Amino acid sequence: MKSITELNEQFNHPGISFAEEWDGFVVVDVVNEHATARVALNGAQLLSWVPKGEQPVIWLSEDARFEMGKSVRGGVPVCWPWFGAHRIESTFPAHGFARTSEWELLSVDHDEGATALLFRLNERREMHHFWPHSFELALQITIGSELSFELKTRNCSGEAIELSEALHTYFNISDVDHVKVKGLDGLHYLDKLEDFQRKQQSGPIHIERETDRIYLNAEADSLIEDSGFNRTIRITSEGSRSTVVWNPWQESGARMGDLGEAGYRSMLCVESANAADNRLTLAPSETHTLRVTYTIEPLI
Ligand code: TA6
Repeated sequence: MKSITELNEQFNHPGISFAEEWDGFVVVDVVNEHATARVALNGAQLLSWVPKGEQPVIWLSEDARFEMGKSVRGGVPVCWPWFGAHRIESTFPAHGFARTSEWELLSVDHDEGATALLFRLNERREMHHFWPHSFELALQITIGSELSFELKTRNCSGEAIELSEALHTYFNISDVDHVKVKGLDGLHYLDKLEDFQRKQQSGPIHIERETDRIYLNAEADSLIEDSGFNRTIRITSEGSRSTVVWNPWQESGARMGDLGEAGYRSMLCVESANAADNRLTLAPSETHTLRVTYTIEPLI
């Protein structure tokens, strides 16, 4: 990994600075006219996004641990090339290896007051133990009054590859009692807490207990309505067929050890994904891009 000095020299721009926050854990801090943000090179994981005049939109656990090679509790972990437990090998890491690998920052661009960071996950031999395919993986994060992600996979192997993925976004909410999620009404979902039983959503989602659901064929916008922060977070995706809604609630949250005693009350994951029935198959040389944009709107 390049040193902080080398990185600051390479990406010499007033709104960009690199720091080593915790023992070798390098972050890039972004400041522009619309927002501030922080992204770790570990996992290309966005850790915070604060639009001007807004409460933080992305949640980060007060008990988060920052170690290279481990995913941080909160932010936007990149789940790739599989979502959840590996379908065959139970010893393989949950949510794949992209979120715990070091990514390379390729470029920084500024356009209309927003800052675009382009990261690449360089293929390494040890990855083939988990996934014996040649690939290209890039993530562009665009930070401004909105926040957007483009996760692009190219199959560089000679065979078709199966892929599941998610941008596992932890949203900062005023309190779990004050939010509801709209836009998933009528969709079928797999309930992970009841052996992935297939169910159907009726009306908005209120979080009143541990919730862990994969909504299938979810292509319309999702909305997190938060009466405590008096705002709506609109989630607009493209190339994402699944939406995962997760809150561990108190007991499972406390068992995680890095979510904080009451962390479950101030976070809610609504993840843009391609998972379960919606996993992808990429032909040789085929590319696929998962896009998502988060927009802050007043609560109507
Ligand atoms: O996206 C929901 C989920 O799959 C839950 O089942 C829970 O495992 C969560 O992800 C967090 O996973 P992690 O490996 O980050 O602890």
